Amino acid sequence: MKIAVVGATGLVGTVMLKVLEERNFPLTELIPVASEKSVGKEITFKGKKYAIVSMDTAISMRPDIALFSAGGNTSLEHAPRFAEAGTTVIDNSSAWRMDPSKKLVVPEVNAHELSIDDKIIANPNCSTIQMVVALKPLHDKYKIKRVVVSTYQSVTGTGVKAVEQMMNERKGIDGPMAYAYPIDLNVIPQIDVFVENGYTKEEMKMINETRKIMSDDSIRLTATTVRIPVMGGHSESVNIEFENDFDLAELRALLEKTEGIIVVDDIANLKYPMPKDAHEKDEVFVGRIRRDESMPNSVNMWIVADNLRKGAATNAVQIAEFLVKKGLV
Ligand code: 2RA
Repeated sequence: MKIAVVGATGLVGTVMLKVLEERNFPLTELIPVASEKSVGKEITFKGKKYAIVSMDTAISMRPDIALFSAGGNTSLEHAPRFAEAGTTVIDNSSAWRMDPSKKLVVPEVNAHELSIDDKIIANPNCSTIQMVVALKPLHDKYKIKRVVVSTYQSVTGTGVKAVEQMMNERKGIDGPMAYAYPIDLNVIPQIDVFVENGYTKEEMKMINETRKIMSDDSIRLTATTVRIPVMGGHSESVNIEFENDFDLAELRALLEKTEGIIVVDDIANLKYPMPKDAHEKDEVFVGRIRRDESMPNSVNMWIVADNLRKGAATNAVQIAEFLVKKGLV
């Protein structure tokens, strides 16, 4: 497999390379791609040096798969060019996610929808991915009526500039601002820009992408997305109301046996998921599982995952692994 990583020097691109290396992806040739100013620089992969190439060079090399994490505009412009050259693109931007002709995939939930004709595949938003991994088995068993989610999102979701802003503030140094306000020692109840209904784009992504991935527009969902001064992962407080009642132990057991989930839920020993423990892990961590005593058929839980891993790079690499395994590339 010839694999291109587009945006190889960015936060997510760097993690994509790490994940490909760690998971021993069956790769015969790596093509790192970045903006013109990085062309010619080198990256190291499995102890070997690779020169960064331009978009045009990468297309002419006809990779089997291109993992894209270079922003929506780059993706809109260049993903179709790769696809025309026969490359299957797995794109981490929001550019194609809600395009009805493109699949939006979380392998544990809907990889079975993929076919050899899918040449541009969208990787969902980080906060959506970790939530749907936990929602899917519960929806299959108890049928979800409504979800209320509040997020506590890591600054790494914004990018390098935000990490630098937080670190500068921590050291008392002035520097460029990624956010409208200080983030260290603060909480910002805004992720991405506001849209007409008073929600943010991040909140609308959680609503719309969840329904698309789960192939069920009847799921009602409302979200409040919040940035906190944390690295390592996104956390989510999730309240779920089902059509049908459940046995709490059975619900927990269902999550425990779901691929990609690790249940950390032992309050007697103060064990619950935290971003510092999810950091650099590929799984979704679920804990604080308890009945919502104010409402029939309802449960509360706390879901944490490394947003650069399962929320971005790992999910994209897992899609690539699925394509290879099923002979779809
Ligand atoms: C965030 N949704 O955390 C993002 C990144 N994809 O801002």
